[in-house]
Amino acid sequence: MSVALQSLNDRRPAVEDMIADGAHLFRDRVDPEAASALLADIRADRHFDHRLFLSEEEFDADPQYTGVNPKPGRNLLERFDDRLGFVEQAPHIVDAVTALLGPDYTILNKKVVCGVPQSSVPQWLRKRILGNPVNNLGAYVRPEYRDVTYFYGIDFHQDLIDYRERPADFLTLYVYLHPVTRLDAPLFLLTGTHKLGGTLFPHDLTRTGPETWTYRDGRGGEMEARQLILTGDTGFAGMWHACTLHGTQPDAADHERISLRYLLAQGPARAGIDDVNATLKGPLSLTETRTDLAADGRAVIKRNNVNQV
Ligand SMILES: O=C(O)CCC(=O)C(=O)O
Ligand SMILES: [Fe+2]
Repeated sequence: MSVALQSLNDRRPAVEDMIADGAHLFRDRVDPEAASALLADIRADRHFDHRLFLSEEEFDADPQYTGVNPKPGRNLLERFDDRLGFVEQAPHIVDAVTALLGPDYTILNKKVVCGVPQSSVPQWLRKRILGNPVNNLGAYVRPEYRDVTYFYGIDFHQDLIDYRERPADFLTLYVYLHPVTRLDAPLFLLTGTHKLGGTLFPHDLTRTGPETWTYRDGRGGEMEARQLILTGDTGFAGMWHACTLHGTQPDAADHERISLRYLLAQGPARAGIDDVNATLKGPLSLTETRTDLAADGRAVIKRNNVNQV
């Protein structure tokens, strides 16, 4: 384990971690048996391979780039809602989230995220998406399978990207349902990058070493950021601030990576997140979050930082 991961994994309270690093990684996992049982049922539901995808002809007949993510009424996790207590009621998770977001925090969003391995992405599609910063494959997935989000890597971004005009009053909680090695599209986190507040995607990042980046906010501010790769075992859980940069490379293993992704939002009461946000040097919300898409949602910027590593 790297020194960085160790320091994030100690018993430092979640609020202090969030102020210092923009992330809090749980030392204790959530119940691995419950995670494995859920994973088995998710895997049994469909073939996570080329059969997920439309053919090139089907896609080109009517390209749909938006509305292709899980939504109420089309979300695989809805079917397993009574099985999620191992995450949502785990005392150490509830305690840390309560410290940050207050006792009346809400679940803004929850879904299954799948990192699709190269061998499962049809050749025609791989050619089209090469170099895109955000490879959310929802547009190319058969409509009945759009109850899960499928990624073939996503460049460094803030989860604020999906929430124009909303303050960073929410956190992302990620849970691995099986061991995630360097080859299984682990999350790459740039620690401390929340400190510059909300910034426009694609982000201004220059790699300065094997694990370091210079990050500029486009307003004259800059910082050095340490990169942390979140490999972890079944039940590994981590949280990050809505302004913390993170991303994934395409899954390099021969099987998919399946995780749970929660967005958790602050309740009405003052909470630890207010103390975190008081330390930020940049805006807490953005009127525009990204410049990489055309009006119809098609990618028009083709470059990528995280894949340089
Ligand atoms: O799981 C991934 O590959 C990326 C997930 C991510 O950053 C997100 O869903 O916001
Ligand atoms: Fe994200």
